[in-house]
Amino acid sequence: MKAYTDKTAVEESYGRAKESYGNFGVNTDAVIGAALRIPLSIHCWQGDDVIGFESGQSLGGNGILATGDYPGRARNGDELRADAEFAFSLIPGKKRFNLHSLYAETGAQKVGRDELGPEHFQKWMDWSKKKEIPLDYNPSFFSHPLAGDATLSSADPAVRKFWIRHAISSRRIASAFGENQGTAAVNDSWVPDGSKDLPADRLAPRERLRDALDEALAVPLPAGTIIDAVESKLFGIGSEAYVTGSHEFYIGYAVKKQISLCLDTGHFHPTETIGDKISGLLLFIPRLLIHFSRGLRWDSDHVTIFSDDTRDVCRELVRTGALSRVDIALDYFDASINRIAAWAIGARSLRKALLEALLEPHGLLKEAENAGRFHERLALMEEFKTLPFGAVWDKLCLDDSVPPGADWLAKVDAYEKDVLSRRSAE
Ligand code: RNT
Ligand code: ZN
Repeated sequence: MKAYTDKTAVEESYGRAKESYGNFGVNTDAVIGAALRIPLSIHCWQGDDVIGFESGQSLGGNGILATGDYPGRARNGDELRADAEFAFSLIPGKKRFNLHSLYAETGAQKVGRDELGPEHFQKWMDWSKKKEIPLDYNPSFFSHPLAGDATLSSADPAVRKFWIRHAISSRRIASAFGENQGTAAVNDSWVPDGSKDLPADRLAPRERLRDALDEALAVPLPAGTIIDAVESKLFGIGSEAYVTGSHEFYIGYAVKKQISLCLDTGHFHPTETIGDKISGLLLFIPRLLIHFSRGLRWDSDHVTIFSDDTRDVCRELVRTGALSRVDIALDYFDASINRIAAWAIGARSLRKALLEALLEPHGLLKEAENAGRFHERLALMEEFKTLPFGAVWDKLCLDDSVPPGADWLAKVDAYEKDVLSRRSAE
């Protein structure tokens, strides 16, 4: 493929784009800076199909299933870090890295999930400091022999207690990340608990889940080191009839505890989008976490793209002035395509959508709205869609020393040839 861009061409197109946006009062230079500063938390689990380092194979479980067998997945911490670093070189802007407890490095020792501590993430923390990539965290309530039936909502006290200990250990680890990096780490809890078929009792598991979360959250941790979040889901494979941690359950819970609520774009009804939920929720809870994913029929975890859904959420974050109260993360896993390209596609598309939203002259839209000139509001929304946004995106990439246009694909090919293909041959 011919290299898509040369620097002079990008600068020339940008010069013209800057003028077009300038006509609407938008300073594109300032917007590029702002778009680059928004941290995106990139999920480690796209790098190895949510397998982690405990057993080397996917156990899966309700609602968490990666399909495909593209060669070259990362098999240990060093490979995953190397792949992530390479992916970072293709993704413009500020980045964080999002770990799961499955990615603990315990050496030859087997350590139960309820016994994990920050020391098992020392390599990650050292790497994070060195690369200046802050970490986020997730307890792993799946792919485990004790996660077969239910976890935090289990009717079996021994099972429930095990997962409560895991929840507490996870909060401690996230808080240690926060100390280490000087910015709070998001600790997001998603539990797969639910029922394949019609439950007779929908209440008791929810009472148990509430009480278990209460116990885990009661452990005090240093202020400013951790942001606790809870994540709902509509259904998963194997939990079609009932999910204990539903959206309503967690809205209520987050409001009561004044913690962060995670909205995963793939966790709602197929035609339900989350843009409109943001302003309503932020009136009553301190923060939101957004998992950008892409629901496709019954799967909630296809690679994020520059879709109307993604763009709509980003526009809403900007128009509402919510960016400072929202943590933005990616969450999908596709094992059927090059995993590094999957990282780059999702993260570039999301940053693109944020840039587009920041470039919107929304002050003009609000003016039209406040004056009751609704034809003008709609007309401007339509006109803004065809402003020369691509030229600003290319310039943003150049400014951050990342390949503009499709030029990054050649680098992925080279990495596949030099690194990934060797792995599969071993
Ligand atoms: C699952 C949730 C959850 C997971 C990750 C691996 O449906 O979206 O966020 O994808 O924790
Ligand atoms: Zn999610």
